[in-house]
Amino acid sequence: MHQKANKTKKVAIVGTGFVGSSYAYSLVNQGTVSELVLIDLNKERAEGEAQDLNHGVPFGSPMKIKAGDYTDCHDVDLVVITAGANQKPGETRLDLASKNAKIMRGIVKEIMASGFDGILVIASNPVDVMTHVAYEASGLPKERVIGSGTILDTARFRYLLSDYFQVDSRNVHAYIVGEHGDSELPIWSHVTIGGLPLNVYGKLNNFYEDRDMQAIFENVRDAAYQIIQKKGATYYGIGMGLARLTKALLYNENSILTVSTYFQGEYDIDGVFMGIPAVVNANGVREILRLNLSEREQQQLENSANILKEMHDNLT
Ligand code: 6V0
Repeated sequence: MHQKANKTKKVAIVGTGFVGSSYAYSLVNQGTVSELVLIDLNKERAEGEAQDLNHGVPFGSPMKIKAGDYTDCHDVDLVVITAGANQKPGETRLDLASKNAKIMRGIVKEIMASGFDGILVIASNPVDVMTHVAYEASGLPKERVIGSGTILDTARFRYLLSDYFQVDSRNVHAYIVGEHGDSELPIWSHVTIGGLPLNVYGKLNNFYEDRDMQAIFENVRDAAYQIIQKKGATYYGIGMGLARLTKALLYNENSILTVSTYFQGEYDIDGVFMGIPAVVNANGVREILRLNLSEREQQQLENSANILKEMHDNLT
């Protein structure tokens, strides 16, 4: 019997450098999409990546990969922007802001001119401010402009906690929220391991030290600096994080991920994009999760919001 093929799942990636190509590689490996379009200022780079990735398809599942241009965005479900200048050793994410904002506005203008009407995902740094810029430049509803936010930081946090307690990271629930950057914060009050609050699990197992927890968070916060110092850039973790987000969006998973989304009064914060656990599905961000934060966490979140607002307001 003839069966109707499933709706195609089409993604375009703008920027096929380290992050864009690692993300593409994750998508190809996981068989998440049926069509992938690679766009880069450096066309040869995009063409080379498409060729190389196509040669992996026989080892994965059938899909089409091609180097394209912005007109290809008109019917894609998702455009993921990973273009931009990279963080240099010693450079903060804040230094990158104005440089990448100009690039972002230009890219978004081209995407929207194609007639694109899907979901826009931003990974370029500083990601919260770049997502805000993309939101303003696109005119899309806030639900459909999503930053990778603190998904990578949250993964780093879960990994380090899982390594410390020797428990599968999938059973460690923990969030890093706020700016993807120096002012981010861990939500210690809601860390659970197999459903047990952190202090309960830690005490039961007799090897939990407050100072170790602080060191874990510092390692999360400084991970990008450490990796950049050692190998020049970070890309595998974020590549897989973007693939995870893509799956949640395209397959309508209603997953809770710490994406960068627009605050409109949630946590008494207004008019800023930053990382917070949110339910994401085929329509984009469905809702921001309302956690009962401790007083200190609330203050730190507000501080992060203020830093991001100031950065956004000072863009040139
Ligand atoms: P890269 O390897 O230099 O790649 C950037 C790519 O963007 C290059 O191929 C450029 O040719 C291309 N590009 C530049 N300008 C344009 C333009 N106007 N139009 C189209 N393409 C363009 O950098 P890398 O891939 O390492 O990093 C890309 C961005 O991701 C940077 O802003 C990083 O800081 C950011 N990251 C974000 C992370 C996150 O958690 N959100 C994590 C790691 C890096």
